[in-house]
Amino acid sequence: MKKLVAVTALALGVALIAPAARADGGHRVFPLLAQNGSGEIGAVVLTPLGTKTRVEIALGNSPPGVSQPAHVHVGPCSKLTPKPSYGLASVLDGYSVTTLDVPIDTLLNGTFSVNVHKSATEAATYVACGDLK
Ligand SMILES: [Cu+2]
Repeated sequence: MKKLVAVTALALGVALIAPAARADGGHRVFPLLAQNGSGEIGAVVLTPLGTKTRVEIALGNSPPGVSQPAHVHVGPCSKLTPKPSYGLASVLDGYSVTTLDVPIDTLLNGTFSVNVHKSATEAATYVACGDLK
């Protein structure tokens, strides 16, 4: 039941993802803010899985059917290092989930940020970013 609730919350979108995460414990939730007039806003949820970390992105107003590259970069968002530190599954229809072989503490104790790019062909345009702080 708990899992069903969480999945339903994710399907419903950004507004419900944070309460679902809080109910489960151990998650960290960070806002994703729109960049370059995209209007795309959402959240990143980090979940510790032993020495790994699940990284979920829920993004509102993302264009349907468009694969949007996403990465963990050395941040902050205001001064992003262009070369990605970790690749994430591309956001599709506003959602992405990736398990990184990195402990959550490494992600939380650096100056990392998660960003989303407009599309594979327009990767130079950033549409959303969130500092992992
Ligand atoms: Cu990137």
